[in-house]
Amino acid sequence: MNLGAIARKTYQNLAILLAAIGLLAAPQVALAQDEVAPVEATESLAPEAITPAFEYYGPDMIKGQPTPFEEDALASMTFQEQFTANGDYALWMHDAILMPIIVVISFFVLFLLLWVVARYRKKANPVASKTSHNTLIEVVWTVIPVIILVVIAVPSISLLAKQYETPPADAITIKANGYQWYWGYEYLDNGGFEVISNMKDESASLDAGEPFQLAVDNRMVVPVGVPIRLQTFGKDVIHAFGIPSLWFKLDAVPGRINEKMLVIDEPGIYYGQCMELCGARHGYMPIAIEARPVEEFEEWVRTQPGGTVASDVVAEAEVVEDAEAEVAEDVAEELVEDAAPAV
Ligand SMILES: [Cu+2]
Repeated sequence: MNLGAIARKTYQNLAILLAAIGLLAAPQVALAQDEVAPVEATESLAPEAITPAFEYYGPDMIKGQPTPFEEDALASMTFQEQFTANGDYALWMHDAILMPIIVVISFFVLFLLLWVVARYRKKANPVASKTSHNTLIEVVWTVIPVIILVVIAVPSISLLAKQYETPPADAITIKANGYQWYWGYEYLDNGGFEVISNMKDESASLDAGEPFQLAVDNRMVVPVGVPIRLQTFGKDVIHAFGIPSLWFKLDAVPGRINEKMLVIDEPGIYYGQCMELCGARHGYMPIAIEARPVEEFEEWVRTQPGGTVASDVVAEAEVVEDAEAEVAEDVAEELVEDAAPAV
């Protein structure tokens, strides 16, 4: 065997070895990508890394979250406590109108059935009645259901209208982007920065005193008591942005922006989840809203990279204007001085 042949053989063996390593490693690489999306790790900076000054709420401020069955069976099956005006109204409608009407109708129908079974059984009525009309009863069973439907329709349509109310022109615009499988919050009126929010793992959640599968690394910080123009958008597939305790649910659809007004009553932490089946990790993209008084919200915005507050921008513009005016005055003075000796 000459030298050339040996080199060729070695080269072939090397190529086979490399191909084998490649084949073995490929599934590992795919699995690794499945486990942790690399985007999440790089984009979601820990809050303390970028914002040493801002103190986030602790678990004592958690207000909107589901109740475990073991803790309170009834509360676990009904609505969460509400923290918006629409939520209060909707809950009132459910508790004061819908539930009583449903209960009364159900018991009334049950009573009628039992009464008919007992009173009109064959044994008690050997000769069947031939009654086919009763004008009074026919009017009654038409008019009463109409009245019931009207009683339900009035608050129902009013709630629908409240939910579609257009936000005022000065509302703060925040855009929730749904990604497979995490959320990004874009602060369009505050410099356009985006906060990437991923679910915390079990030990990190429990260490922080927060519920696992609801706790996130970076919360969506929003102002309290002022209208928010909350927009939703799907960056890949359809997601849905849902917070039960804020009576808010809106689809996040690729190619179109949905928009709804949100006004939160009090500061606190409110948990929600993606509410549209969006893929393998749909169940692992929770939402955590941290609602803060406006001044604290603005303070938080200033700690974000590229975060601006409208009032700061106005103040800065005034400073620049003043400075420009001064320069202009100086120039004018100089011109006058320059011109004076010539006269
Ligand atoms: Cu989703």
